[in-house]
Amino acid sequence: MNAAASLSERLVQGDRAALARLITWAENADPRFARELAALWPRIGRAWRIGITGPPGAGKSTLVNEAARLLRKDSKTVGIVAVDPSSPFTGGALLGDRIRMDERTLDPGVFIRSMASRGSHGGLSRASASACDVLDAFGFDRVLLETVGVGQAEYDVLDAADTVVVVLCPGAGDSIQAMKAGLLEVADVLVVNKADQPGADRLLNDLVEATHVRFTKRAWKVPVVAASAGTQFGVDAVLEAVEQHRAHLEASGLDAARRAKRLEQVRHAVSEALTEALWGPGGVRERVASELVAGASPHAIAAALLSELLACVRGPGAQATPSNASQNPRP
Ligand SMILES: Nc1nc2c(ncn2[C@@H]2O[C@H](COP(=O)(O)OP(=O)(O)OP(=O)(O)O)[C@@H](O)[C@H]2O)c(=O)[nH]1
Ligand SMILES: [Mg+2]
Repeated sequence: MNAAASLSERLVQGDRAALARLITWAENADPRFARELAALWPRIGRAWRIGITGPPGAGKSTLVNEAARLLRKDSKTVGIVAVDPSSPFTGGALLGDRIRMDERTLDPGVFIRSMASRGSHGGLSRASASACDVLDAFGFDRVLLETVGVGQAEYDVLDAADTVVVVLCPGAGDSIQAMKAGLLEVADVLVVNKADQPGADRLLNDLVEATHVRFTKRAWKVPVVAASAGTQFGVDAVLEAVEQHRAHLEASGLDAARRAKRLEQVRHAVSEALTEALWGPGGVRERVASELVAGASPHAIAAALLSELLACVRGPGAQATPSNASQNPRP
């Protein structure tokens, strides 16, 4: 392999070391990553990206492992990104994931990467989405992205997936919890894992009912699939449901659906960077503080600040009309 070649050039040649290195660059927010990703961009979009999310311990890694085995039997190559939650619930999941998925790692048709969250939500979302892009560009047929679905930050990660599989299991953290966390809203496929355990039937029925009640207007009817990844039961049906969702999206406009997700990615990235630039060092914090000292109202300060910002986007003279910044001005 040509040592002088760029990482993206080496990746295109099938160099797995380059693949691993590029994901590390994404993880470390290395400034060189953007250029490499831009070079790879024309190659991105061929893989089917499957996001697997759900509460801690629901069996996501076990399902991913079994899904990867079945996909390999079907001669599909598989790239896997597992986001380690570093959660207080499960601790040490990184090592656990590695061990459980280990039998896959000797197969050149599989690439597994664990990423640690280290508490940086937005950064991790972007890095794991970028890892999916890199695996896609490398040429994997399927990219599986495992994340723990517990909060808003994970939704960014889901913007990177074509099909979102939400894995639940009976017992603690079951359907009510899932509804609270908004997990049902993001699901394209719902899985009741640990179907071998008591309470699985009830959870399944609850979810079928919940999806009927909530999603009457949606074109895609979210299937609820029973599985027991631990005993290799039902994972074929999960993959079948994913394929049906894929067929549905392809028939109803995949490009538009993917563009909508990319738009959300841009929106999240810009919001985050803007918040940081405004309120971090060199931002407006001190100016706002001194205006408050001078007696200005928070509403007036916010309205003035927004007008200034929006003038850059819409041109001078644009009015700031946020719902709560310009209303009820106080003296
Ligand atoms: N009874 C039963 N146990 C299962 C099944 N699938 C997974 N498990 C067990 O559930 C535990 C958690 O499985 P994981 O696959 O690590 O779950 P996870 O959702 O990836 O967990 P985190 O990544 O830590 O959030 C392990 O002890 C598995 O062996 C199943 O179908 N039935
Ligand atoms: Mg896991």
